[in-house]
Amino acid sequence: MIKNWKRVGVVAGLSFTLVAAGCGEGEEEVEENGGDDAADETEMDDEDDEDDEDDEDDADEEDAGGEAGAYNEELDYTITGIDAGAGVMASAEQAIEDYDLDFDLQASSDAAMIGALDDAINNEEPIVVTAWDPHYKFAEHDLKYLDDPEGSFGEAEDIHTIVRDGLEEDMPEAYEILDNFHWEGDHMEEVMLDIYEGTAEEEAAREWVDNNEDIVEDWVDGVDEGDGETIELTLVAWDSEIASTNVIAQVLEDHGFEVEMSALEANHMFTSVANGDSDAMVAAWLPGTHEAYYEDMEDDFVDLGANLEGAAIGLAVPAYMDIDSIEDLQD
Ligand code: PBE
Repeated sequence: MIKNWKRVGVVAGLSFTLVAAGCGEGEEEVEENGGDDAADETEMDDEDDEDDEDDEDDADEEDAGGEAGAYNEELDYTITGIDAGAGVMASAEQAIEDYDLDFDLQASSDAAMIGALDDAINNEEPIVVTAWDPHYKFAEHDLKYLDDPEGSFGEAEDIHTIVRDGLEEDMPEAYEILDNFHWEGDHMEEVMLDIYEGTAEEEAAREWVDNNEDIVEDWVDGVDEGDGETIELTLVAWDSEIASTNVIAQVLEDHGFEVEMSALEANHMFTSVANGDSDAMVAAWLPGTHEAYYEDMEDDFVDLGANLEGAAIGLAVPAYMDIDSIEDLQD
């Protein structure tokens, strides 16, 4: 059905490699992720003996509490990040500056960050990750955002649907469905969790659409069928956007369109809608996360408004870590 997804997946994989390689050379504070951060942390954990290990685990629950920087050595002064172009990465760099932290932000990918988080949690080791919600990781793991009194990560925000100039004239039915698309964080998390648990992306989206006919009906009610035209959706391969894009793709396919999806880096996702290479995206986090991309190109595309309200970004840690604020990462 959505035939280009697999091919595009390979392209996305390649582009992440390029991002990582590019970072090693060019970017200031973003480091290439070797994917072995969890291993490093295990070593650090073994070395760090200033906390007594009288508890059932080595999570330093009692000892670290209140002491600024108590986890920093064990964390190897590293925040585990995702792809360098993500807005949450720019905000994390901002936080390092705002709180004067001696931390490096390690760039990788959403999938690699989740792998490191899973490993750390399995071993009850400390870890700090760039986080956002909606995301199943808050349901799956006992995680908490660190307080952000400086506001480096902004306020709660919305996820917008953005389409290319001219789509309304060229494909009015698809435009209308995209304009009507609106759901809740819990819905997105259901699809994300299903994918995390092993269901194929397209299938997880299909199931959600089939199980939520009443919601989907609001998006397509009174809209004429398309006549088999191809609509090109673009996204970044973040878990949240894989879920949303696959769901709207299923709905568009049900309504007489062929859908192609291209996973790109964040800046290219915006550019491709702005220059008309792609028809639409449902992945613009505003006003904060994608502010830089949006402001740069807002005259060159059409913002259809929020498809989801109340999203957020920040730094998160496992609940067993006894810190509550980004300030607790100061030395
Ligand atoms: N995210 C998910 C993206 C937006 C969607 C929070 C990782 C970002 O930071 O750009």
